[in-house]
Amino acid sequence: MSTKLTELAEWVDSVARRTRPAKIHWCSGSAEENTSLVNGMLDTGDLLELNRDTHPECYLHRSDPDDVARVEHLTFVCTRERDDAGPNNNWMAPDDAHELMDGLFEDCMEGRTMYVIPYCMGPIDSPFARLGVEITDSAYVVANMRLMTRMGDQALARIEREGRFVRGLHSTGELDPERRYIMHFPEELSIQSYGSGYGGNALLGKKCHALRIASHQARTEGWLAEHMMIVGIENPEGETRYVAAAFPSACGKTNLAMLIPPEPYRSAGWKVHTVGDDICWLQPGEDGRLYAINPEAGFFGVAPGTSNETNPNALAMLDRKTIFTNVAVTDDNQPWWEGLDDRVPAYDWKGQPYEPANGPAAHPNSRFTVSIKRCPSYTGESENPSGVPIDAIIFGGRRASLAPLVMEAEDWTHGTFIGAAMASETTAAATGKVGVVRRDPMAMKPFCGYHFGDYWAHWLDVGSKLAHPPKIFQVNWFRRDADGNFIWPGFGQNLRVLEWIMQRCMGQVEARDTPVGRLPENDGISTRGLAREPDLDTLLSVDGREWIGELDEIEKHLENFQPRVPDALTERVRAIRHRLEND
Ligand code: OXD
Ligand code: MN
Repeated sequence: MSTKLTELAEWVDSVARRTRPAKIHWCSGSAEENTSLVNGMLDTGDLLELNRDTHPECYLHRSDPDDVARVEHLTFVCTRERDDAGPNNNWMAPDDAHELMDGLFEDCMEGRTMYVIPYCMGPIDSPFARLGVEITDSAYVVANMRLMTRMGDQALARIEREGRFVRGLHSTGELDPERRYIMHFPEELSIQSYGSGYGGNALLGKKCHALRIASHQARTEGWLAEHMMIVGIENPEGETRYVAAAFPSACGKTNLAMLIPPEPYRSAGWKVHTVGDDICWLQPGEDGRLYAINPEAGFFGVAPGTSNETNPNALAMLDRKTIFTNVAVTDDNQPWWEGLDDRVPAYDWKGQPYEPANGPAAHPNSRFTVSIKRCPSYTGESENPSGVPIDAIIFGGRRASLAPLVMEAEDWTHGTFIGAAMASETTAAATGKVGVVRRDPMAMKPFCGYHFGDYWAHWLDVGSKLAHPPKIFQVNWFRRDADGNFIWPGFGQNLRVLEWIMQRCMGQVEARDTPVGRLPENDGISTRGLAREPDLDTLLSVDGREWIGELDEIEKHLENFQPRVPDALTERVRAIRHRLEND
């Protein structure tokens, strides 16, 4: 197979001339193709079959131990002008980056198969979807892209019709961390990734295309590409409202996307519909509302911590047709990770007999790749070519103090400010040092393909064109009491906060104005059916002195992005400070 699109055929030819593969395979996306790839990987040991009875069609991939995560220090945005990449990105001049990458790709596929993967990000018939072709020498990448994107013949047909596609070139190379680069050329709509087989570096449709390149495309075309999950909340009256939410890692984005309503909500008829767990493309609709699609077709989720308590929906989808990467296994060859249950694993993620002294059995960033359709709370709305209308955008973070459980922005500009100032405390697991506040604007720090100042200006611009913009909220599930205990029960109980958000969107409840935003009245968050009354006075309090300190920090943070920070944001800091000082 090949293509009738000359531009694509010529690009594939030129890559083959440089990389010199033994074979070229155009991916159709068929089940037969997948079976043959999987069988090939079982032969080479790239995949190991898991317990066929408990986990049919589930496989384990053990990566190189030095290749287990995204590599932000080796990830570059190569714009013509350095300033356009912004202080939020590593930058290299496009000519220098091309020279470096051309050298690495030279003959790198000798003796290997080169796979050509046409893919579509978003429902195949959606005007909001965007197309790409990834060339890779990794069968593991092909199998993952098949779960994560709409990949194969249908995508190729659309690429041939439309002619425009993002070019992604990937080789695992020698997996040498010294010869590893993830390069983005937003102005050329292209990506080049060398030396890593890890998801975020190698599945180019995900972070590289759907966030870094797409954020640039979105800016030039008038929409937003965001690091957000999308979920529909249905109340007992049968009305569904859709919410998009951005959280930095380790704040429970996937859990929130698949939340199971707790009692008494479940019996009352509340339902949660999962549209996506990681990426959201937002397009202004003709009716002045904002519409969201999930560009992905699957989940590439973190396994550790996923359990029947934290995320029963996730667990239910992981016992079939799942690729696991770097998890541990039990003695009867079932996948296992820390937090799953109290069984003791037999082998760790490196394949060594499990020895607690060697550290966690599953790598802390071990992953599952699975089709979204396997999720019990999956909704067919994920395939809606027009997207789902968004009523609320939520920005969240992990803050032991300061940030209230929930707060509503006064307007779109205030909401953009809240997103730009977003911060989260690091966890012990991640850094060894608890409570360090890191700014992660809109949870996009590693993913925005251009200067944050321009990105915030673009947010304001999109908002100014919406006759009916979504309301914007900030949430914080992680407030602690004087003894260090979480005050809010979290997980499924977060639906209580979503209920308030939904009621605000429907104009059903009042909020009280504070200098920093609108908060629920103390009886605004329902506690019916909770075993223990949480201290809502603390959860919904605003400490003026602490907030003035926060504003000092936010001003310093914004200063890093001058002179491109929109005046509307710096003016909003001044206005909030004035209100706090005069409160
Ligand atoms: C992810 C991430 O893998 O944000 O989704 O790192
Ligand atoms: Mn993510």
